Amino acid sequence: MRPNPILQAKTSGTATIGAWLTLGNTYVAELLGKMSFDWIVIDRQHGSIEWDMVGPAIQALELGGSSALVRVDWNEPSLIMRALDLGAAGVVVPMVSSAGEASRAAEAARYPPRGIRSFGPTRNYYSADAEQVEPACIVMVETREGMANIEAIAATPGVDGIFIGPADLALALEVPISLPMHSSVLGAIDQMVAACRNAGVLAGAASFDIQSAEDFSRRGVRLLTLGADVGYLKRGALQDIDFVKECRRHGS
Ligand code: 3PY
Ligand code: MG
Repeated sequence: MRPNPILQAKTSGTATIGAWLTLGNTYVAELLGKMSFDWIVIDRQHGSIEWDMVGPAIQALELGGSSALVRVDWNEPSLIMRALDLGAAGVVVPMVSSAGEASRAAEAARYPPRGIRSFGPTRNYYSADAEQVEPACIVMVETREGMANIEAIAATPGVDGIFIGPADLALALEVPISLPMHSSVLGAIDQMVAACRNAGVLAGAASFDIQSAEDFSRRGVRLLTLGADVGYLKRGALQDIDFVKECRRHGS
């Protein structure tokens, strides 16, 4: 069985950093896959990737040298199973607010007797090296109810890690989505890190820039996402636009 970078990190305790793929284009996926992030998350909850692009995006990320996770649309077993059948190394499941919901996600990611995953010999099964990757199940906590149940969610069998969505959590806590992040969001991250430590699972969170990633890392977050393809595209274009504006000002 091919090692899974997420599950390896769970065992070793080393931090891993990923990025988001939100554009349904295999060239973008291949390019991002080549950038030496530890893994890439294909975003089906947000972004603009349709399901018929998820398989090709996983292939392109792997061609680029990266493992792929899929953030599924919602905590829906059929979507979790589909992502894993297509060869994802794991799933990120949004808006998980109780141990029962966490268990629903984890069971969808495991074959019996550990779960209810149906056998779907799609790409994962027939891939060239015929190896199966043990999938990772990461659940997102981003509601008040999820924070109230954080210990129970972390201790749910089959959950490999918790991933805080700071933006949705800020909305739920009725504080601004801001950088630096609001103290209530940072407090929730500390609480999540402690719960994950107790349960022996990965503590994760989406950072929105290098500074928040450094801050999260200092707080003990070990599974981090940094930027997204669209953000990198925008940042690169803006750099050149500064030059274009400068040229316009000088009439050359
Ligand atoms: C959030 O911040 O709510 C997220 O889901 C990050 O992707
Ligand atoms: Mg969110």
